Amino acid sequence: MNFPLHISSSVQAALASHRPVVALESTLITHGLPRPINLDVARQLEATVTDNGAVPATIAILNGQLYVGLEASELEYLANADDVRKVSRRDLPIVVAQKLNGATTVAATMWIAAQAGIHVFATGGIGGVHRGQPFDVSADLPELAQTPVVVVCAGAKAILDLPLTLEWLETHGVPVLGFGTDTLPAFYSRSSGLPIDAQVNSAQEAAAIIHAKFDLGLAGGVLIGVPVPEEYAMSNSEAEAAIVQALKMAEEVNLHGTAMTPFLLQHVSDLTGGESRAANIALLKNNARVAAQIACALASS
Ligand code: PSU
Ligand code: MN
Repeated sequence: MNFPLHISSSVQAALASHRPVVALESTLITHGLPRPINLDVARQLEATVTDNGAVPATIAILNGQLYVGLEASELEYLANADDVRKVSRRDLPIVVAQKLNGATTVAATMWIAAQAGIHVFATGGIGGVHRGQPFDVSADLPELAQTPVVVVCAGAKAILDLPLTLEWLETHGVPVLGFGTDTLPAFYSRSSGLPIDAQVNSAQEAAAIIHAKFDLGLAGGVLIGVPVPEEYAMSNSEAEAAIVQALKMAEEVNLHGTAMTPFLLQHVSDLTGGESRAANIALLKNNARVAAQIACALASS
């Protein structure tokens, strides 16, 4: 890459001494959660990574500059700014050239993380194949197929077509691991019932597979699904009822493209009285914890 990265001093120091670093994305801050809890959650995710022995690197674009690790004031600015574009891979040259503010999706976060030499990343749920719109495939999936970053998540968001999402990942050679589970977690609920490729029961077991993948020279990343903590989990039927309703609302206003995921997350939350949002926040923190443990295991093996 022939473009400067703006790497925070704490992330720079960690990378220079090969200490564990965990990338965090910014779309969930600007488009996935409402103010003011978005800033609160963003800070909690960074604290969780720190508490578990790794250095957090929140990734975003400010004034066309690629940031890896935000200072507290930068994070606060991002969470409250009104002009932040949702940036996936295809948007990167546009926000850079036009010096815009951008919140990075899983795809764009993975790409920037890899440029910085960061290989572990925690998020909520990845994008995938949309239900009833199998041509709407999130750019998160092809990124997983080509960029060497481990994505720790609670599965793909349940608003998606999970079987088709898994098929896509299989076709493109992305290993899907379950952390303490043998099925793909379904974001708001602990299991989709869909089998994954291997269960791992510790960060060390995950690290062994990640090392093997990179040693083999296989391109792309690894997806690690961590079920939402038991006490915040919703039942599949409860989540499903709200998702079906929100999908109907999206259809009524003829919604498509990048606005779809934020719209569905917001309406599912409204329809469940905030229960789905509490689950979303709990799983985000849990994923940050597991990602930090995996980053530590990778750094020491
Ligand atoms: N996880 C969350 N909330 C979110 C997202 C993930 O808990 O808002 C974001 C991620 O940035 C992901 C994006 O990349 O949703 C997927 O959007 P799309 O389906 O338009 O690709
Ligand atoms: Mn999409």
